[in-house]
Amino acid sequence: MENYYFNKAKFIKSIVDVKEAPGEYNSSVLFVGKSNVGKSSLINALTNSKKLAYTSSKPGHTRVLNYYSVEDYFYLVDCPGYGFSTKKDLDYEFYGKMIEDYFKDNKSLKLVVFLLDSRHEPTDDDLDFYSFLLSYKYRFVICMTKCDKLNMSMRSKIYKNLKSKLNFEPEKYPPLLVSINDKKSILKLKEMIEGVVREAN
Ligand SMILES: Nc1nc2c(ncn2[C@@H]2O[C@H](COP(=O)(O)OP(=O)(O)OP(=O)(O)O)[C@@H](O)[C@H]2O)c(=O)[nH]1
Ligand SMILES: [Mg+2]
Repeated sequence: MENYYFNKAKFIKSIVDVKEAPGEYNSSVLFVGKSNVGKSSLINALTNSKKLAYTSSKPGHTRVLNYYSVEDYFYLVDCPGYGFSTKKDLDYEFYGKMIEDYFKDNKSLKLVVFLLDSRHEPTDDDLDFYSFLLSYKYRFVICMTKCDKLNMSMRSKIYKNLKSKLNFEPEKYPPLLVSINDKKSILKLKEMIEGVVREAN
């Protein structure tokens, strides 16, 4: 099963306007979350590649929407991170409008993978994005990233933080705890994405 699905992945294009989105396949899965949370790394882990999506230890690296095709079947979309610029209006100019347009009546968008750093309480920016996400009806899954860096006490706070900061119900909708170094967790996310995409097609 491992290495079976998601192997044939390639970069298609970068866009800033959703009107330029490729339309060959009718399903897209969007990766979104604050800057440096691990979106591009997760796309690489899912597709078993080291450098399909460009990653960086410096936040604010991805500035456009990058489309990758998987198995000639659907798209993974890497999104710029929010919360990097200290000037909110600059942030909005760069990404806010682009993301809002992307979410408006997007027929291709089948799943939003919402990434949160497992080591920290969700930030105000995470909360803003979560409220924005809830105002739409897209299916989404919360992925807690960098779980290899957790100790027991941090791990035990994940659900509590999701409840207190986002008012999210983790018992009802269990988040995925992922690490790019933990193949099992990557496989779980693959299976989830695969299920949603198959259902949609
Ligand atoms: N330990 C650990 N580090 C990770 C993991 N995922 C990502 N990282 C590291 O986190 C940093 C940021 O990763 P990116 O994938 O570039 O983050 P991003 O969300 O795409 O960032 P932007 O493009 O700036 O929004 C890199 O140094 C990665 O190596 C993980 O599961 N575990
Ligand atoms: Mg990135």
